[in-house]
Parts: sequence; structure tokens; C-alpha cells
Amino acid sequence: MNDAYNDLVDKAVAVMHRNDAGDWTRAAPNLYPHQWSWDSAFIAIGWGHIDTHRAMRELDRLFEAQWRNGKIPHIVFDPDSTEATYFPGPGRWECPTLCNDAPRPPIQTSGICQPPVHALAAHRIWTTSRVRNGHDADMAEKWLGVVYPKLLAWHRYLHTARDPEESGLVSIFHPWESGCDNSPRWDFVMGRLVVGHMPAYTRYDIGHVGDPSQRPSDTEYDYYVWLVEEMKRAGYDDSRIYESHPFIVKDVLFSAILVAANEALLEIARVVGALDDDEPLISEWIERGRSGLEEHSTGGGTFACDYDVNLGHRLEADTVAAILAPLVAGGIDSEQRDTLLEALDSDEFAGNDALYKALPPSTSPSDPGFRSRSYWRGPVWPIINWLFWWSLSRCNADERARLMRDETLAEIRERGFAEYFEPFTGEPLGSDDQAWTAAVVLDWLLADGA
Ligand code: 2M8
Repeated sequence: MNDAYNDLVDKAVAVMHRNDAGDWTRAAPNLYPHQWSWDSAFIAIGWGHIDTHRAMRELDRLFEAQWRNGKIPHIVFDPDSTEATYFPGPGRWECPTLCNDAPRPPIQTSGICQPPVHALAAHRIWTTSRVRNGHDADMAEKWLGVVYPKLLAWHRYLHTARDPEESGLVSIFHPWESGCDNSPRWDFVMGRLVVGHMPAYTRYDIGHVGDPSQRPSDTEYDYYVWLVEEMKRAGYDDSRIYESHPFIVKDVLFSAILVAANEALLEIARVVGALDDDEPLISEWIERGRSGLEEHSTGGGTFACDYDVNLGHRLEADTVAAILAPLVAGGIDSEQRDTLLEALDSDEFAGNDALYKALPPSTSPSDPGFRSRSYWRGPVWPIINWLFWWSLSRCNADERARLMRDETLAEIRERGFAEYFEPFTGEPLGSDDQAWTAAVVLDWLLADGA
């Protein structure tokens, strides 16, 4: 590790500790005072470099809230927090009242899920532990045996309840499930929603961020809350939701992450001795996922494209997901890889000379939905860059991967542990002290060979 970064490691560790709630981690101090699913997976990777046991505990606490049908909920609420910290809180979701699959109080969760990065995290905690010492490695290996069935149930849920068509692609029921909440990817479907009568609500996010232009608009929030009300009416029953829900979308990035997570799961199955039993199933999921992505693509099978299940058509938006999804899913040939790299380094994304750093804006500046300071509509996200780095390394684009890592680290060193950054000025936006930003810094700087 370059000495210039010692200080950044100390700062990242301090951010992790400031968000630490004991056996789980707040996604951010005020804006996100609960445990978020995919944040928690990245955060666990970060903890893996500080304390193997703490990393395992992070994911254990998330899995303790797993639904009976296998779903990992997108939020596990802090039982000591009041409703007046984050909206929608447990009182609005009403999961245990409406659905028998939801965990019982005192565990309280939301009713939706988020991208399945958990098997990747579990696998990385184990590989990190092997570098740390023999005791940690033994402990992590035993732990893999405990989490393996939970991960398998989670992936099975996604391949069944969320893909009844067996298309290989996961259907999401809410933009929050994509993790890329107000991305222009969802504008077409969201713009057709008709919001009916629902109980009034108060947003707390704007109070924490201060500047409303960095967050989704009130209209977008009405859509978000309305979709929750629709799922509540269906009792969070996936098959009932599938019958009439207005937002059923095949999300290519979510689906690509599931392919990569299935590969990690296969490796975990090998470590825990479950390969003979489960390999055929998991391998089939991987194959199905890759062919689903190929089918839902543009540019001769190269760029991934989301799909509106209700209307049966493609959702075209110029965002990083189109490039990142095929890279994350892997299994591409060198010609496809080079086409994707060319797109990544074009004017539309990381190759734009006016950028603060050579880092991809979440939405291309030429897309009509681009907004440079608004959340998932343009800003640069460190965890997206981690996913780029990880998948570029996997497809032998090591130099490109290093540049992605180094540019992101430089931005964080100069501008702090922000949730996201304005692409042209580097202005830190959203929350300060965002835990997953600190976690990816730790992984980059402390992983063996960094
Ligand atoms: C953001 O999403 C939450 C809703 O889940 C919010 O805006 O209130 C997204 O960036 C999401 O991807 C992330 O997991 C969450 C916590 O960091 O914040």
C-alpha cells in the first residue's frame, strides 16, 4: 500500500466505528440510521479487514431477519429507533401484521429486497480471513457452513418467486429494490403510475441532507410510497403482487449481481462440502442468468437493457448499468469486453474530459434524465466503482481496474467519505460518513496485493 494512503485507512476505520451499532452498522449516521441489506454486505467486506468476527456478525444479524420464503429484507430496523428518524419506518411497512413470512417482532424489517451481493461478501470475508491468520480462517470456514443454506435459500427465492418465467432475470417490484433508486432507468414505468389515496407521510431525508436537489423529488416519493401501499394490499405475497402490480421490471444489474453471487455460492458450496448436491442447480442458475442477460441486450448482445414485464418492452436509458451488468455477470469474450471498455471510456462515461476524475457518472450526461447532483441520476458512486473494479479484474482488464480504484481513492481522499459525488466538480453529496464508502476504501487499501 502506498504510504500516502495510511491516513485514509485510519479515517475509513473511524467512519466504520462511528456507524457501528454493536453487531450491525448504520448505513450512514443520520440519513440512514438502520441496517440496509446491500450496504451491509459491502460493510461486512470492510469489517473483514479489521475484525473477522465482527464481519461475520454483520451478515449474521442481517440473516436473522431473513423471511421464511428466503427473502433478505432491504432494511432491518434499529429496534431502539423511533419512527421519526427515517420514512418509511416499520409502522408504515407493517410486515409482521400483513405477512406470515415476515420475521416476528422484536425483529422489524421492510417488505422488499436489494441486490444480492451477500454471497460475494461472505466469500470475500473468508478469503480475507485466510490472509489474516489461521485462527480467523478456521472460524470463517466454519461460519461459511452456517451461512451457506441461508444464501442458497435467498438465491432460490430470487430464482423462483422473482422469476416465475424462468427467464434468468430477476423481477423487482420497487425502484428501491434496484438500489439505484431514482435512476432514469425507471422513469418510463414510474411516469405511468397513478397514485391513489394513501395516508399522509413526512419525509425526514431532506432534513438530513439539507439540499433537496440531491434527493428524489416529492413526486418520486409519492410513487415510492404508493408502490409500498400496493404491495401491502397484496400482503407482500409475491404471486399476488405479480398479478396486478404496476411496477414489475427485469433489472439487469440486480440479475447480473445474482450471476456473480451464484459463482461465489458455488465456491462456498465447495468449501462446505455441498458441491455434489447443489452444483447442478447453482450452475443452471448461472447459465440461465447469463443467457437471460444476453437476450435482454442491445448492441449485438453487448449492453444490458432492463425490461418492463407488464408492457413487454425494453427500458432504454443511458446509465452505467448497461455496461456494468455484463461485466459483473462475466462469461464474456474479449471482443465483448473491449466493446464494453470502449463504452466505459467514451465521452458518455469515464472518458469525458470535463470530469473531475476519470470516473463514470451513474447516468450519461447526454441522457435526458441526467441531473449532476441528484442521487442516482448522475453522481459518481464509490460502490459502483468497486463493482467495476472487481469485475474488470475478473476479466483480465487489470490496468483498467487499477485506474478505477485509484481515481476513486483519490476522490475520497480529496473530498471525504461521501455517499456520492458530483461528476464534474467532485462536490461531496448526500450523507457524510457513508459506511459503504469507508468499506470499499478498506478493501482496496488492505486487501492482499493492494
Ligand atoms: C438509498 O436508498 C434508500 C432507500 O432504500 C433511501 O434513499 O432512503 C440507496 O442509495 C440505496 O441503494 C442504499 O442502499 C440506501 C442506504 O445507503 O440509500
